Amino acid sequence: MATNRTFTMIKPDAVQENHIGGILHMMEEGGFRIVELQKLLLTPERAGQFYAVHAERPFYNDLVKYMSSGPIVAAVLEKDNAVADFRTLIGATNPAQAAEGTIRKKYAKSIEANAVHGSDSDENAQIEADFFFGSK
Ligand code: RTP
Ligand code: MG
Repeated sequence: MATNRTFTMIKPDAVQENHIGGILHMMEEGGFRIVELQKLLLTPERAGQFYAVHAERPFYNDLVKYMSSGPIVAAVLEKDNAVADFRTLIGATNPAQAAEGTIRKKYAKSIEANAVHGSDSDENAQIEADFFFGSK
């Protein structure tokens, strides 16, 4: 996977509330091309593996429970400067601090149920894309 890609998930709250289309639209309008896309349900075990980096954080158990509480949409997105530009498009983790025009400002409900995930580095984008879609 080239470094002009990032990985995203539309989280269970946003899927449950029928925001898949609205969120994918904001991604495409933001200049991102969808190169992989899958709706699926994470088991608690798989969610725990995905967020293993946060295993020591106080919110880890709640996060694993939340991310396996309903279907998600996993996607790989392509754009120049994808990782940084996508973090800008989704906005701050806590929607109370998310900028106007961001996906989390529009769709996130709380610091946990914050509508979308975005990779935080090129290295993690590759690892996370491989976790769902295998090596490309
Ligand atoms: P993400 O990985 O989902 O793109 O979010 P992020 O980088 O902005 O935030 P991160 O620190 O990586 O946290 C991962 C996810 O854990 C949940 N969280 N809950 N209750 C809390 O204080 C808390 N803090 C974080 C959120 O779902 C966050 O996106
Ligand atoms: Mg993160």
